Amino acid sequence: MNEQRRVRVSKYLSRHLRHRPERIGLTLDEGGWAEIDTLIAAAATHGFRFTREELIHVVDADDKRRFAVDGARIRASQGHSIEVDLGLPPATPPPYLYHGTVARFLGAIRSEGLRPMHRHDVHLSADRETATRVGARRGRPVVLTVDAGALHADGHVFRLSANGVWLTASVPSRYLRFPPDTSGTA
Ligand code: HQG
Repeated sequence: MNEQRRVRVSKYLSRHLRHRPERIGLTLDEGGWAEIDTLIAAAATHGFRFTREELIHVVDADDKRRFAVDGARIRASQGHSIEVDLGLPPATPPPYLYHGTVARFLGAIRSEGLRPMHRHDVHLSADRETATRVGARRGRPVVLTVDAGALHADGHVFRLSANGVWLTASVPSRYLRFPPDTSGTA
């Protein structure tokens, strides 16, 4: 399986396991799981064919471990826009977490804090390197430091996804530290 094909199948899985299962007539259970056979059949019916072996390769080769396979089922480990209950227990975050974004969002983030936008939760990274990569998807990355310890102590719930992404509903601006060179931005 070449890289282009792997990315194509991976994006297809993300789209239908996180955002639009109904587009191919797929129903996820409340935990976000789909039967692998049903998913493959639904995709084929809608013009996109891949084998079970290809799917397993995509899951295993994924750099961010985006998908989890459990027996005959698969789900996305995080990143959903549709309503799912991942069943993740509340967890205590490390004192600081990081969020990668870009300069054009900083004005809004300064005034309203981090919001989940079209996903369920705000996504936070345990290290700056990962946050830098997340921000770089949109342009020159800006990494914000989140005072996660204080936010947690003040009653905000954090959960840790199966692939190491920290999830929380929102981050008010006062828990954010902006890099010094961005104070004049927007
Ligand atoms: C920004 C990818 C304006 C936020 C990544 C971000 C991650 C605001 C964008 C995962 C805002 C939302 C999630 C506010 C936040 N006003 N903009 N108040 N609050 N934003 O894609 O964190 O490849 O939903 O900074 O690697 O970028 O899909 O979130 O730029 O793990 O597996 O609004 O998605 O993983 O964008 O990325 P997203 P994200 P996958």
